Amino acid sequence: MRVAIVFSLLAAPVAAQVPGELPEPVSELPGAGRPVAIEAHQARRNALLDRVGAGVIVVPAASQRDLEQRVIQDNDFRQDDYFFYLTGVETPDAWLLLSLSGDGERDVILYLPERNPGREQWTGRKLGPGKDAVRLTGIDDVRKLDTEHLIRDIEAAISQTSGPLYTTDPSLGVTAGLAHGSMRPVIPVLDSMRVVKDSVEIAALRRAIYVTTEAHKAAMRTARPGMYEYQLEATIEYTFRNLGADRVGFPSIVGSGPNSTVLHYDVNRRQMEEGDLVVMDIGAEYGQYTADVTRTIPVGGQYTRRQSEVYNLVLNTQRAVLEAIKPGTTVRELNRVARSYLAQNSRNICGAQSCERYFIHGLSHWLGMRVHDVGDYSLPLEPGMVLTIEPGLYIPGENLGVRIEDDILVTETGYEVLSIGAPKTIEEIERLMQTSSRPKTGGS
Ligand SMILES: [Mn+2]
Repeated sequence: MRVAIVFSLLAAPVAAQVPGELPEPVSELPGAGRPVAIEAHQARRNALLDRVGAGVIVVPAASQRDLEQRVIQDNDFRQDDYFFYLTGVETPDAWLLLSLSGDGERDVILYLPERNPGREQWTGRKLGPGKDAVRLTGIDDVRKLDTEHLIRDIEAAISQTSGPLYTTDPSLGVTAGLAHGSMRPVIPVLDSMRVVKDSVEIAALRRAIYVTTEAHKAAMRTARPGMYEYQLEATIEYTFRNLGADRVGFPSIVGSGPNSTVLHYDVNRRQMEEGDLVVMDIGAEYGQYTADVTRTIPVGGQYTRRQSEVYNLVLNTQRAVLEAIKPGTTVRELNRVARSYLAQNSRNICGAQSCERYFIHGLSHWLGMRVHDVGDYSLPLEPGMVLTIEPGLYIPGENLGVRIEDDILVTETGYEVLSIGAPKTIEEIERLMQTSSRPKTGGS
């Protein structure tokens, strides 16, 4: 049972290609998670204050959930994304108070619940108020959480800055007993910041994506007719945890044969047969950031002619879209490129009409702390944005679904495919599947 995730992020940004060995950044605090990237979080807090101007911002952490009563099959504490974005701290039930006065004075206060040794015997060591917390979070003012004091501090900050009260928690008034008329949402501002990733976020994404591409390779080496989808899922999620991922970013989709045409199939119970394609849409989460990478492989190790022609049409559609990625373009424009490519290049693959009618979902979404990350889709692309590019064709009458999804970082000059490590062409996938130690197809 995993209960004591206290506090995290990664240390130094990792290199462009993460090596096969992924040592955990070491935290000085026993029982704690990963060290906080102090400067990056300071920069985010300052940028947020710059954006909203004079006023007070209050951001609560997530609460420990009641495992016995409510979420008995899911024991994982996961920090609130906004709180984590601004602090890197994984402590439950903490609060962050930021304020900026008219004369430019900034205050940052972190409230942490006092440690409770009796409880820690059950749920592990937590980061409590004190000198360690100051040093490890880079926040000079760390106070013991006490609801009355917190409310008093918020009221004092409001009168000091004479600015509005911004919060990520619409129920703050009720939670904290605040009688403040001018509460304003700060989530739209935070979302517009989160859509452009800084170097620490990109490092976390690279690591999550690296682990995910390794899981795809492991699945390609293992897949064979007779296996159940859940066994492939097990190989994938074993690889996630074995390489240090915290959890899945979303339920793993392993859909074979008829299930390959079901977009969010995650039951994963079917026995796979020779001749099936299997769509694997998976993402490891690391340091609160998730990958989202899809590959579609032939269970028996070789695509049929028919599967190959559909597969290559999807692959070439993705290539056409990638070529169009550069700062200034939009997701809407990329969708147009995908659809017009399909309209012009389907030949007779889908009969008299174009294959475009089998492309039944959007091409792209932002990627970050959420698999479908926050952010406005009308924004022009700029360096630091991370998005998926995932064309797919689903032909239920033939039990034939193909989706190819990569995670893309927008750069100054164009783009970088962060998920380059997962084999993608028919040749690459068949080579890996056929040279691996998997038993011969049809033998089981
Ligand atoms: Mn996706």
